[in-house]
Amino acid sequence: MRPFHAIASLGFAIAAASALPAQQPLAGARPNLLFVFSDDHAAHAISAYGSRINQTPHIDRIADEGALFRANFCGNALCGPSRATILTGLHSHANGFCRNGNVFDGGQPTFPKLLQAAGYQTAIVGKWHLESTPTGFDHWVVLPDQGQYYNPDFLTKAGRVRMPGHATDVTTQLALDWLERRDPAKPFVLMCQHKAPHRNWLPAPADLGAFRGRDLPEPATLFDAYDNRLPARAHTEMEIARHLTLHYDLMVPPTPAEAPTLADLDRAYGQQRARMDDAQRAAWDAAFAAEDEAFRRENPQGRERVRWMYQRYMKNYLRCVHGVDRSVGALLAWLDAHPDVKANTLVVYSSDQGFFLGEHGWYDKRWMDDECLRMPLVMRWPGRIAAGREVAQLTQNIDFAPTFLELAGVPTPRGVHGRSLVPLLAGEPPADWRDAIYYHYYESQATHRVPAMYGVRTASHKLVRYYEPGVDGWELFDLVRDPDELRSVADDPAYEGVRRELTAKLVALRTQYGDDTGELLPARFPQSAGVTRIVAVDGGYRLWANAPGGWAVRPQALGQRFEVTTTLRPLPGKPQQNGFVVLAAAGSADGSVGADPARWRAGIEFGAKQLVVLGPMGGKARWAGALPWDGQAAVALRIAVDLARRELVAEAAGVRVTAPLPTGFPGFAALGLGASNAETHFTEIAVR
Ligand code: SGN
Ligand code: CA
Repeated sequence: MRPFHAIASLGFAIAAASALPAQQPLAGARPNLLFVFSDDHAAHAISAYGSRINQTPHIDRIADEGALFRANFCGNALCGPSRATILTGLHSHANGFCRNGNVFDGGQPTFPKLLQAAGYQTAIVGKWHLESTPTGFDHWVVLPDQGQYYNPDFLTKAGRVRMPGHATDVTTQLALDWLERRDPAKPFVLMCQHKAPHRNWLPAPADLGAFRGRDLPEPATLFDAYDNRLPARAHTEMEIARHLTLHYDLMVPPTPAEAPTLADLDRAYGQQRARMDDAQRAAWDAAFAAEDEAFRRENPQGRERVRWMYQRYMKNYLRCVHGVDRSVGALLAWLDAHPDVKANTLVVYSSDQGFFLGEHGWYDKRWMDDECLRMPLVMRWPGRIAAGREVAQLTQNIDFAPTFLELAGVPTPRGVHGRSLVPLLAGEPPADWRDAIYYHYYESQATHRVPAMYGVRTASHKLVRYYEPGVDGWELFDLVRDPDELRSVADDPAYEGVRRELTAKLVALRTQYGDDTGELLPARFPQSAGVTRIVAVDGGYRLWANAPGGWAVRPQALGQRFEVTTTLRPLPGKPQQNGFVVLAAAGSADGSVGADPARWRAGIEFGAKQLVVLGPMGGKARWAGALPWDGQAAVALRIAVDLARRELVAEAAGVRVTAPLPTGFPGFAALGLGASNAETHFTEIAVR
């Protein structure tokens, strides 16, 4: 813990600040930027933030010698989206990267690109996770996708290279090597981005000894029953008890009897081990053998088993954090050895979002709960940022880019959502600083099954709207009385005024940031997945599916023979368009369309100029015909189904594709629109 926390009274803070020599100006000073970033590192696993479970002396040192942001949050608690926001200063809907698996548009302005143009040397090493090739970096060596912990492959300008060692150590070394070889005449941006402590938590051999022989305290809500909140919380698939896997997540070796029967993620246990070399595997086995044996012998059940799993999960997570903290120590030591560089370098430590460390019985993130909404943020710049400064204002990852740009004296592009933190670093918070932050999470019906939501958080309250059909609802939390967010007061009459006030703030923020995503026209399309916006325009719909195979449908009686028609219109400036009429097969369990109905899609891939029919399960059955079409004009699409002939025929621009329906096909019971990672305009579907 930092010594100031217990006595952080305003008077003390002012006294401490006034004892310092006059600070030099920050804006336009063109410091170097050493941006150390990790993945899923919750602030409550950092001792500077008062962690109850671990010590992070090197990260704490940044805070002690500089500033600590008490109320810093992400705008979308997921890896890719947070990174895209940091680069652009824009919330997800505006930078186009709403969920993992989207492809970052590297053509848009980013802070590294703007600093590069202003004479900085720019480099990124480690996790990237934005799919497209990094732009704006003179030097990049990045992990493909999530990357591997042991002996990871890296993508470089010269191709894919496997590097021996643990990802955290290798990434640190890549950063140190670049610091040594950079051009000392130019200021630099170095983004050192760790994979750790991301799932599945595989610490480096050097950190395996930490937390041995003692139990970590459990969070008060390890056994949460999810009462008094959105019912969908109980269906989230991130419970330690039910979803954390013994072999893949906790690396307990399967017994010979278990080995051939491993399911799902657990099958990757062997692949994880196979990546280790003999010495690494031996270190791993030596560290865990006794503990694993005791677990097998005692074979705890029920709550005792959850407690055991919590300990193993948390210790491995914290061992990964230990490695990240060691990395910070190595980078700070390099700066200590290069005092001229140190004096002119802003060191930042942060992580893409927080994480549930057993709270509510969970791991992972995505919800707007503080555990994962909060991002740690500490910054040091000797002589420029007063040591021990605490920033209490509400700040967000949209603010990072404008801050770095202002420090470099580069104007922030118009329309950027964030605001420079420079005045807060200088201890001069503007009177009109924001009183609420905005959040929007999109990756629903994907891994962990967290519904899409948007919301607002002030210093004292949080209002969240879940907008998907079937999950439609609100939560309101009083963060002062209920800091663990265990009881939504959305429908409590005592909070009517608060709810009204926060709703107004939410509407105002959505207007301010121009976010009209999260509107799905549920009255017309009562079921949808992977769709982030449907707008009724020009007698039809503009549909933005930001997932592969996103769809929105309504139940509809469709007979033995029918024909549907619509016209698809390419939208200007949207190169990746496509659009489909979606037909869902009858007979899903409750007569409605389930989460994964047997869907047939017939439509157009604009870029490829193809007429496509996709059977259930997407690519497993696929027919395509090349369209003679300029790719610009609107195209009429006709789909005719004849159940007696077991035939689905799609037709557009004079091209016809016929797809056989399987024997015993039950017919179609729902109809709607779809797209894959694209936004497209459709006219109203006509059925005959
Ligand atoms: C993987 C993880 C998930 C995690 C996502 C997103 N599963 O899919 O648990 O939520 O990444 O994480 S794993 O089995 O592959 O570890 S993110 O930080 O990249 O957004
Ligand atoms: Ca992450």
